[in-house]
Order: sequence, then C-alpha cells, then structure tokens
Amino acid sequence: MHNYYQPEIETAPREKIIEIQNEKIVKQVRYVYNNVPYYKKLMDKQGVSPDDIKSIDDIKKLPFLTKDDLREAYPYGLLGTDLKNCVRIQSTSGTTGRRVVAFYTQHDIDLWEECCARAIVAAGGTNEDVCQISYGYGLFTGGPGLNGGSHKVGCLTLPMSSGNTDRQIQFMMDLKATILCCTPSYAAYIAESLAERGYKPEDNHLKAGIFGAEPWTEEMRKSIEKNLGIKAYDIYGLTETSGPGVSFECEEQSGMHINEDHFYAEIINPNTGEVLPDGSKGELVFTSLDKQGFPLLRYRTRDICILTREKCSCGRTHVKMCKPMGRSDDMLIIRGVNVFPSQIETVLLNDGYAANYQIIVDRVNNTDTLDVNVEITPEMLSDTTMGISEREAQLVSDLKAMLGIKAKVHIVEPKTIARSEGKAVRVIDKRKI
Ligand code: DLL
Repeated sequence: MHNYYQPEIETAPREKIIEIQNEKIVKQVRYVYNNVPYYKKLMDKQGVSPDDIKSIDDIKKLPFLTKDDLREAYPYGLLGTDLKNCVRIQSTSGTTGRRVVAFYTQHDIDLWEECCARAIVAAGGTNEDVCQISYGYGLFTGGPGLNGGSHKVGCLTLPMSSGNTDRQIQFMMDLKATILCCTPSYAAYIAESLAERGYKPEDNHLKAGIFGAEPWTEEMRKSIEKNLGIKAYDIYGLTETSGPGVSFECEEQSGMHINEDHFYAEIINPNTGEVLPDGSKGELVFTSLDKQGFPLLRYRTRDICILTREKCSCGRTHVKMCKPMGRSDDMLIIRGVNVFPSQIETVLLNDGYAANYQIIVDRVNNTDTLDVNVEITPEMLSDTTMGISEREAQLVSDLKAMLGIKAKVHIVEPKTIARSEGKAVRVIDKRKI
C-alpha cells in the first residue's frame, strides 16, 4: 500500500505534469516580468519577452538568477507583490550581503506546507502520528516548514525546535513521538544521547525520521536507522525556493522526488550555463512555477546534483534528484547552518586582525565542529589592556552574532599560520561526506 498526500498530482502521468508546467510557466514569467522590475531588466537585457515563453522548453531563454542578484536586490528587489499581500518572512543567517530574505503570501505558505506534507506522508505519516520537529524554528525554514506540513497531515505536532537534548528526549519518550524531523547530525546526536541514558533502539516509539538541510551519507543513514530503530528519509530545499520540501524521499530511499508541479528543475554546466541532459552531473537550477512573494526564475542553487526519471516503485512520477554531491561555491554547512568563509573573515578584520587565519571544520561524535585559528597582530601583542582569553571570548561572541553558531577560537602567535604562495588554503574540512 502506497501513501500519498496528493495522489492525483504525485502520481500524475508525465504528460499531465508537463501540461501543468507549460501552463504555469507562461503565466509565471508574465507575472514576474510585470511585478519584479529587477528581473524585467535582466530579461530586457537578454532580449527575451514574456511572449517568447510558450512552453516549459522555452525556459532556456530566460536569464539565471544567482546569490549575487539576491545580494544586489536585497531586501525588496525580487519581491513579486505588495508587502501588504505577504504574511511571512524567512531568512538564512549571515551578513546583509549573504543573507537570503524570502517573502511569502498565504498562497506561498500553503503550497510550501503541502510540499512538506507530501514528504511526511511519503515517510509513512498519518493523523495518528506524533511528529517531533527538532529543526530550528524562527527565521530558519526547517522548523516552520515541517511544522506546517505536520499540521496539514494532521499529526500531533511537537514544535521542539533544536537544542536542549534532555528535553527533546523527555518529550520523545513521554509523548511517544513516532516521527522525528531534524538535521541528520542532530538525529545522530539524539541517538547517541538516548543510548547514553540507557535506552535501546526498541525503547522509543519512533518509526521514521525526515532529515535534511545538510549533506549526509548512506553510511550515516544506516547508522541512524540502526541506532534509533527507524527508517530515515532525506528531504531537500532552500530558503530561496521556500524551504524544505522542494524534494523528498519515498519508501524506495533512492533519491528525492522533486515537487515538479511547483518547482521546475534543470541541471546546468556551472561554467558555461549550458543545460545538460538527465543523468548528467551539474548545478541544480530551480524555477518556482507559482510562488507570488519571492518568485525566483532559474535560480542557481550551487548544489551539484544528478536528475533521473527512472520509474519509481512508489508510484510517484516526479523526477528524482540524488543527494547533493557538493557545491560549486565555497559555502559550508555547519550544524545545518550555511556559513561562508568570507563572513568569518569579515568578523576577524572588523576586530582588527589581519587575514592570517584558518578555518577547521570537523565532525566529532556526529556533531560538526568549527575552529578558527587566527594570528594575533604585533600591535595587539603590545597592547596589554586586553588578554588573549578576553580577545578569544570577544571573537567567539562576534562570530556567533555573524554566523548564528558557536565557533572555538584560538589566537596564535604572529607568523605561525603557514603562508601560501598561491591560493590560500583557509578552509580545512575534515568531514567525510
Ligand atoms: O536548509 C532548508 C531545509 C530545512 C532543507 C530543513 C531540509 C530540511 P537553507 O538554510 O537555505 O535551507 O540551505 C539550503 O542546504 O542549497 C543545500 O546546499 C543544503 N541542503 C538542504 N537540504 C539538503 C539535503 C535549508 N537534504 C542549502 N542534503 C541547500 C544535502 C542539503 N544538502
């Protein structure tokens, strides 16, 4: 028995899906052209008008959007409707330039939550489940997205947010949570904490987990499944397209079905922008087909991925994407939070340090660690008003304010961080993902 939240669309014949996409893209391009002057300018520059877009195949004619466009257009430049029609903002952490601020109308929230509901039902969720949501709530999309999806399915929703593992475990056990939604690294940490408290996998009531927001391996899936006694499903999304639920895994657990009635996916060569055929490895590009608040067309995600259209035994007909295989930019995902090395550099330089630093990322006991080594400057050495530990504490706090996560800071002697003769290797990522 297969379960679907919206069976008609999730299992629609391919021709039907293409028909929906053809219809939506024509309308959406016109909508964006008329409502988003920033994108109109890009289209005009490229010499393409809404009349040139007659079907989804014509999407190739449209210009791409990148994170740089988001930066330039911050905060309202890509807004698709009056602010008075928007009911929500979600955002990523980061400086003004790096921060993504997305706007949602009620229509956008509904379609986003429906996508999350599809993911929960695909993981076996029904209105008899208790869904523990341990993604962060607030500006991050993880908590609010899955929360909305859980409501739509009718699960009893536990809006735990992340952190406070003791309380997570107490609620999980006392209220018999059956589905856990969080980052895979937090799931592994919860599993470990349960074991430390003497619980065996069969002691909890969990049957499934919906884990995403960061890369994770098949090995990690197996270990979480064994240690929690559940089936672990992947879920993907990004703030720019609304959040989690752009794609999700079904019972086959072999790639994530993209909600193609709302998001059109392309794979491109990141160097040339050329659209590549299914099965090729390249950069994932998404077009929101019916969003109103933040209606991005051909947004370059920087995630490297492969799309496949092989028939899936679950009965869903929507295209599948593999687990993201890396990025075509330098973004790191640390404990589910997007971190750009340049943000760390900004803090260091603002606090008077030189650009002699190293960022070390690792995974210890299933939790990402972030260490920043920075050289003290000779001027700071002669300034006796502030000790090293005070300086370190200051940097920890400034980095926390910038990134939203805690880093360990080590101030080291001048000239102890190796100088490079070419591209500086500032980031050492020791995680095996
Ligand atoms: O991470 C949305 C999300 C929340 C997805 C909860 C799934 C679950 P952002 O913070 O904007 O949004 O980060 C988006 O995270 O471009 C990918 O690089 C990465 N990412 C998201 N899901 C996965 C996944 C949320 N399942 C960026 N596997 C994306 C690997 C993922 N990477």
